[in-house]
Amino acid sequence: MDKKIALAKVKPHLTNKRYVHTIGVLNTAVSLVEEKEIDIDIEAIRLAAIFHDYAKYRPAEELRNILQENGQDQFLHYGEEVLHAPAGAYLVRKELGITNEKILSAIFWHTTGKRNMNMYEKILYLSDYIEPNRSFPGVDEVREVAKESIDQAIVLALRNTITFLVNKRQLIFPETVHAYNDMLNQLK
Ligand code: DGI
Ligand code: FE
Ligand code: FE
Ligand code: FE
Repeated sequence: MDKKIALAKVKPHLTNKRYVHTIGVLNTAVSLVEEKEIDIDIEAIRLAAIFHDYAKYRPAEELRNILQENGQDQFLHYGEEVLHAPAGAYLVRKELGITNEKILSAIFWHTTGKRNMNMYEKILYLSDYIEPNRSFPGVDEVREVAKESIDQAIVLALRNTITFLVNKRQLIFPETVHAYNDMLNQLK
């Protein structure tokens, strides 16, 4: 699917601010791939970035039903924020006909991360975190580290996210902790 067509397809599903964020993720993902000369299907990364927040504004009830019907109950008890990623992967397949598993799994895991992330999952996870419109505490440090190492930057993003959730007394999706441990072990 052409980039222009993809952007036109996603736009009606997003707020203006979320559309601007999506363009930021797209540009960041492409820059990371180009600057680091990563051998990857750039078309797949583009589409993953463009559609990653496709389900962000669906009612939580709809997202929960989708996950339940697809045997993804493990996402149901960690707050509403984590639902749009796995349910989004389902919806872009069903409603937009995207079947490339690299695209779908990058979307599926973009909020929580996972163990053993492939390069598509890593690039989308990190780009979503550091794109220029983000202003979380600590994001500048993650941007700096990303210039040197994608893996080190992801560790930092996961650490910030876990710390943020702990401080807000929110539940932590277990796979987020597994992602953190796994990345740390691999960097040893
Ligand atoms: O959709 P975006 O805002 O672009 O970004 P995202 O999909 O990374 O979602 C970020 C939100 O998800 C943020 O509020 C923190 C939350 N989140 C990430 N990991 C977890 C989580 N929330 C819970 N409860 N548990 C997690 O493990
Ligand atoms: Fe998201
Ligand atoms: Fe994220
Ligand atoms: Fe996002």
